Amino acid sequence: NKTDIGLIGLAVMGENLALNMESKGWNVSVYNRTVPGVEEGVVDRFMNGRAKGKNIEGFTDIKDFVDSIATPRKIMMMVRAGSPVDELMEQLFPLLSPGDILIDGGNSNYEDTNRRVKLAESKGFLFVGSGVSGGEEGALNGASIMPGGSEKAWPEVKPILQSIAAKASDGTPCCQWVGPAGSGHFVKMIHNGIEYGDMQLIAEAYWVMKNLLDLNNEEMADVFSRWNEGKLRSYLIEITANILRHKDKTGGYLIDKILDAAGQKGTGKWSVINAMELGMPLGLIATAVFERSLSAQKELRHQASHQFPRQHTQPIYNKVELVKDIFSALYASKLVSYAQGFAVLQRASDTFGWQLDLASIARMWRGGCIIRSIFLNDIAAAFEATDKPKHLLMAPYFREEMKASLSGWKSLVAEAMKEELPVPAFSSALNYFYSLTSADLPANMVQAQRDYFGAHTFERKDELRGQFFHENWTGHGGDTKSGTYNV
Ligand code: NBP
Repeated sequence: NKTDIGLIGLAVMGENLALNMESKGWNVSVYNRTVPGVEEGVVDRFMNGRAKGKNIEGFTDIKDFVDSIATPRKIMMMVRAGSPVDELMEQLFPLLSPGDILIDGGNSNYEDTNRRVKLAESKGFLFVGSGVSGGEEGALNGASIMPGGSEKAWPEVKPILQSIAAKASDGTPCCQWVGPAGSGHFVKMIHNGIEYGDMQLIAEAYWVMKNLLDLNNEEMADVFSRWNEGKLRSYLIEITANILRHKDKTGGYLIDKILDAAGQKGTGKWSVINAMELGMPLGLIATAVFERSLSAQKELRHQASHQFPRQHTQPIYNKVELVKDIFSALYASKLVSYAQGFAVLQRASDTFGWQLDLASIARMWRGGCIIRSIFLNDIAAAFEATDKPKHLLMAPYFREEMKASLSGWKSLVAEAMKEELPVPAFSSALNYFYSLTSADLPANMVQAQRDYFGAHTFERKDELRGQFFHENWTGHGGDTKSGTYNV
């Protein structure tokens, strides 16, 4: 009897996904390379441990593993992103039959997935590059799964992937076909970028409450718990309240003992690099990435803080009013972040011909993943409207939300700036909002400067768009234009 699916890579994600699949009634073959020097192999440990008595077959020989799976085979790889995926594919190709399906569930770079889809298809196989979000818990109990690549594979893998996906509150699985090539991994990358943004925004809200209002951890936890009952209801707000209340073995609040030097694994950075490549603003996520980098320079900040002591005026705030303003700043900045992220997805879709369905993506993120929130329902609704908004912030619902938030948001940013308290993501979002909603910007000066020193040409307000002019600014510059290159 052949199994329904094979899974390669028994680290934290692979083990839990295999158990999740088995619990939904699928028979699963698992394989992990054997690492020399490890007494009990990874496969044996899993088979004798968490997989004991389950409909899971373990293999240490990759050919036996492949042979054990029913055709067309579905083989999911949950290994470290990068060269391990390529190495595995090379090992698998000679063992597969035409029409077999490889699924890469790791955090691969979408350009690698573009390449791998082509490579696999050129050999008669199908390839699915799928983002999987939700960490260990999601892998076991329901993740948000974002598959893209060879579309012919979708009907084959859909029942299995949807069965192990989280279900949104309306019961729909958080797993839908995203689009061709590396689109699934691109969408997962932007998901992770948005996650960076959300975390930075929550951290700033915490910091303002702590520093301007002097709230203690329990009081802040109460505020976050209250927010979790309303429009900001989300996994990250929920865990923030839990974190603030958490005490370690000594009885002290753990949050106060954690070093303020943030790590990062690269998906936030990738989001920003790719947004830049596409010529799209993604300032909020960029700010979140840069703030992690600056936080990691702890020693430098420590020294600088002595050279530039803070000038606090210690104003007395109305606590209720300031907490409302922090809410407005957090909510509006979050809207900006999602608007920027979805605009990047739309641009990628147009550029690469992916035909992404933004409403479907918003719905897929409602459950299982780290950024899950009720507010994604509103985003899906905005993109589903027959009169599609040109920009998320211009959708009627969000337009009103922004208008209602602006007063509290700007007064909070102004207050924090006066008190020399950093709120880089709140203010980045506010500046983006002001620029976005300005019919005129000072880019005429930038264009004039570019043309002055480099003959880069400019368009004129009094001429049709698309005509480029060069001015001989100094009288001795000549009329030769620079070759046009626009990013
Ligand atoms: P890791 O990212 O730590 O990968 C470890 C697995 O890769 C092990 O099974 C390891 O085998 C295998 N592997 C390596 Br390393 N090189 C290999 C090679 N050349 N050939 C075959 N197998 C190889 O595990 P993870 O944290 O479970 O993540 C798996 C994937 O899922 C990654 O792409 C990750 O980015 C992504 N992801 C992780 C999370 C999370 O919360 N951890 C969430 C979402 C997505 P070995 O046992 O022999 O070393």
